[in-house]
Amino acid sequence: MSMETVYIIDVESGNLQSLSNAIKYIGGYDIKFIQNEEEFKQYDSQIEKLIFPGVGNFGHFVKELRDRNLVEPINNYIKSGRSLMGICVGLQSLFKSSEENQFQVNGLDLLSVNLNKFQVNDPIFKSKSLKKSVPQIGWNHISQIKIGDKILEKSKTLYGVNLVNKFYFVHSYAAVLDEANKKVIDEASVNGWDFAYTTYGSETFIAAVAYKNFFATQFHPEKSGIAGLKVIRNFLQGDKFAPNETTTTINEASEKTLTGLSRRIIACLDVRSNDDGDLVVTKGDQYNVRESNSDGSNKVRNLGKPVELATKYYRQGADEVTFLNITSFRNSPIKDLPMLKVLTKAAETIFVPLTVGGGIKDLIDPISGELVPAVKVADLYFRSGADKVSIGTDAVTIAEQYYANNKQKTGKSSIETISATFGVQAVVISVDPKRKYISSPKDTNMKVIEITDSTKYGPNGEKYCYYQVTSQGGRKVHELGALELCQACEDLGAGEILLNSIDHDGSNKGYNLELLQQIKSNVSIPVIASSGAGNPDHFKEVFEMDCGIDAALGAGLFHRGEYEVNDVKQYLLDNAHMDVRLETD
Ligand code: 1PR
Repeated sequence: MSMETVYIIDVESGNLQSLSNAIKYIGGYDIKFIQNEEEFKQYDSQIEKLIFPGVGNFGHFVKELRDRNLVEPINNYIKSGRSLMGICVGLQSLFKSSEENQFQVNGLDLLSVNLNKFQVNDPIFKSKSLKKSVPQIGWNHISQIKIGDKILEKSKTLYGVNLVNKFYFVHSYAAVLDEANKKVIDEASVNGWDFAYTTYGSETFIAAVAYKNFFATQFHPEKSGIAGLKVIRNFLQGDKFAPNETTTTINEASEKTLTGLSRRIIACLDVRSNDDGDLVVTKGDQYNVRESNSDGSNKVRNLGKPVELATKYYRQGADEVTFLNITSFRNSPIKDLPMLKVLTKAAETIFVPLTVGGGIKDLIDPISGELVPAVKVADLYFRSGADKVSIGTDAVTIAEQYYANNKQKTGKSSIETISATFGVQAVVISVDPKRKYISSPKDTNMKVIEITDSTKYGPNGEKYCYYQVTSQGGRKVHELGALELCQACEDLGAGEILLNSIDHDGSNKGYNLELLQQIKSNVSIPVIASSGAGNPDHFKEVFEMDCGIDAALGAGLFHRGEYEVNDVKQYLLDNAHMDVRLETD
């Protein structure tokens, strides 16, 4: 029996692999990509289901649509009454224009709303002397669904979008309900448009929209676990008011974070080749990943296979999975980058965001001798199924040059080129800092931390410290502070910080709160706490910090099987009433 075909618009803007994996996983459909007008024309008469995904910059995305002469065919397609689903920037491009491009670039303007940047100085945060992280990265819930001007009954969903499940959002711009947008939306509601809303801090925005034959979501259903897969399935089946079948319950007692996001728990896999050449998950102790055995041998610690472990953590409820190639300084041919296969395989069955790090920089291909720019390396990973790339060593080099050039941007660094093409949300900076004690703030140009607890003074009674940045996995130490590194990278276009601590790595003694506090209080992008988690209470401790840590990452405690990811979440819910994503279906 021939299968129905789903057509996907591909303007090379990021991770389409995950969407096609999600459709394959749902089953029953063939997939075809459409890249330009000719291909659209070729298939037009057969298309009944079209998906319009997008990530990255609104202007870049719309320009790609125009350059490929796709705007008219898409408009005509919509007018013809056939089904279309937009995702993320795919939704945004159906609107009028975006602050991201100073409202200068016109979208398809099916609905004349504008997209605004989320406010870092959101009043709720400002009243507590905090800043809201922008971009919004994480799992949020839907606060209201209106069908026309009526609230949707609880027994129904809008293509599976419901008020109970959490969905994965990652964006800086949104159709926020300001006065002008509200007016347009109110009119549209009377004319049969349906809307689902979500709130980030104090800003409520369009999370999903439906009108006649089209439907679009600001969140990524292909990255929203089982709940997201159901949304895609319902769209494909044309089941607009699919029954609300979730058995997940909302715990009314759980506190709401200021952002509205649930506490995000990330499982991290440090990957490298072992002494037999096999790719294994390993875990260091202060970055030393070799065992010291009584017989004098010191093999690389082998904790399992990357894809197997990642799949296990996804099933245990991980909100995100990070893979770090920790021996990325070894050159490999571009086509055989060791993590490409891992990503490709992992993305087939894991439907939460995947981050990959290690070796994201301009490379010389050892076979062809050609220079491969970092943005191309990142593109290969995105095409394999990664949602974000994490940059370590290259970020240090870039930040050093940035300060040497009086904070001038060149536009050519990996951070700048990747974020300009794929969006700031796709660029994570992985920081590997080590505490350096100093006697007086005058001894350094870096911003120092005063140590108030005398039991924590340095070995020579030093009362100050800063966190000195390292590269190549701690092998090289630089005259640069972690804070200075993070601030430079934020300015250059990074979207998130993965903040490790060599002093705490593998120690099980809890996160480095002092370091986290310093960085989180001085940047506006999300910060992931990493290194030192030994039990669920450490996650509680880090989320209770008043600076508002955005996510917490664990490695060793999961690899050793001491805790499952959901044990941590259940603990946060039971012991601190923290809002977590605990889905049962
Ligand atoms: O420098 O861009 O090529 O990227 C290399 C990446 O590999 C960087 O992100 C760097 O942090 C990482 N890396 C390099 N060497 C090591 C090592 O361990 N020898 N791992 C390493 C860093 C740190 C965390 C770890 C947490 C949690 N791993 O990711 O998972 O500390 O551990 P815990 O919960 O068990 O305490 P580039």
